Amino acid sequence: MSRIVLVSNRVLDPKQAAQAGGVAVALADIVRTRPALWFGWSGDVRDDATTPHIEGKIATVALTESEHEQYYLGYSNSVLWPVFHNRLDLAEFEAGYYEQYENVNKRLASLLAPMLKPDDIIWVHDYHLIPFATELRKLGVKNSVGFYLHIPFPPWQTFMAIPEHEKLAHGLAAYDLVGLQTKADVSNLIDYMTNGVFGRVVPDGRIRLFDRLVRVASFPIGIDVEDFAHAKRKSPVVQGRGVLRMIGVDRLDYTKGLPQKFKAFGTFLEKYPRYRRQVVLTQIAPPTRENVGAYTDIRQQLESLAGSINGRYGEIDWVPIHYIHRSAPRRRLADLYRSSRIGMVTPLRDGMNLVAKEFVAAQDPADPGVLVLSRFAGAAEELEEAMIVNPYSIDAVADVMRDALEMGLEERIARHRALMARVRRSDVGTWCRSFLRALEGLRDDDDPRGWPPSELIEQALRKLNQSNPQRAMAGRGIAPV
Ligand code: ADQ
Repeated sequence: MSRIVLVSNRVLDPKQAAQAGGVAVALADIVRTRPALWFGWSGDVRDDATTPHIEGKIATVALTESEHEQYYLGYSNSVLWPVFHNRLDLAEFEAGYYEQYENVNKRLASLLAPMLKPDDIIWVHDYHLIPFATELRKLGVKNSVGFYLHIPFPPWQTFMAIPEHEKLAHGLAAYDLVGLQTKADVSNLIDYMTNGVFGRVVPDGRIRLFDRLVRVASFPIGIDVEDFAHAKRKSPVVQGRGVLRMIGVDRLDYTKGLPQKFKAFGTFLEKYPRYRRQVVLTQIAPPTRENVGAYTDIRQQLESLAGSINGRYGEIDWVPIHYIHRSAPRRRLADLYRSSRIGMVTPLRDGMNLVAKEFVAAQDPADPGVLVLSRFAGAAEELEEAMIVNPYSIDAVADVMRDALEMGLEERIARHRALMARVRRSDVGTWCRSFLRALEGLRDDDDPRGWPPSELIEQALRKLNQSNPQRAMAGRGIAPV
């Protein structure tokens, strides 16, 4: 069995990873169960540590002050994160962060390269590391290298607003496989590759870009269902007297639609006064990236919204919004999900959103809560039986809150059963296995390392497209793996 080399921006101690949840659990699981190496940033920022610290299957590196500032807070989180989430207005293009972004990728690649064995499979994670494969290739690494993007890929014209978009495209082309969360992301990336940088789809579904061949496909991420399916049995009634809970669990990020959610709850209380004293909204929102400029306002904005809604509608014995600005242990999260009647997952844009899946998995199948889900979360592509909303439409979300509260037991059970089947079908194990199988498969099927532009394929494609122009378009739907 080949060794899997995982590369991600943050590497966590496997015990911490179990607590952090989400992707960290999945990666820690690969490390535990397979021959593996997990390589990346330790989370430390100091100028004296330039060599990797290796402990068993974990190899970590510290970042220097300026790397942290420009590569992590700067290019990754003040340029790529906002653009990929359709927030061009928040992107700091002029700050000159790109050089350091490339330098860190180069430095990390040069530290990893000597640790690699010829048959290692390399799996790189997320937007911090787009140029990583290019840097490995420059050092002569010929292994299969796959990339998985956890956040959405934006519409192609939006991506082209990044001054360095072509360099990023070169970075993506250096991978053998690029995995995305949803079919919509695949379509955006293929649109960009073909319209923005003149890539061509070849008959086997791969894209020929800058004389390399890259496969692009969707691998929707999932959760460890068993982690949540055994939440303590609890009634969805809180605070005695039949008060029902709506629950929100999101990092305090401008992409998560938190002010809109609070406003919708205020509108709901205004429009449907009979629900006052009957419902609370519990929002858990731990701080995140507090040193990035775009994040400074949101905390204040939320505190003031919660304060004004609580001031306006609250009573001595009923506080409408419980806003908790810190992290909760995972066990506690599962219990909270289960004791809530509504899961409010309403990001303005999200790669997948694991909270939506965790909420479904934690429900009591005999008396399940209702998932309200933004159409702009990747999860909406799969979780069709949720109540799908437009988070920008405050009025519509307020109405859906009422509909969800009024939904009868039979409908709640039917929707939950269908959702649970979907959450189980594409759990975190399936995600991992299907990505790795696709990446490993590439090594058996063909030799992706030489990447000669094949005249034969080109000719065949030209003929095919001349005889049937529709096919040229159809080919772009491509690449289910
Ligand atoms: P995130 O933006 O962090 O992830 P999400 O998918 O919801 O968003 O994952 C967050 C994880 O952290 C969940 O497992 C959740 O339980 C946990 N979490 C959130 N708030 C918490 C709290 N207060 N206390 C404890 N735990 C909390 C990025 C992308 C997503 C994509 C994931 C995985 O932005 O779109 O789904 O990666 O690919």
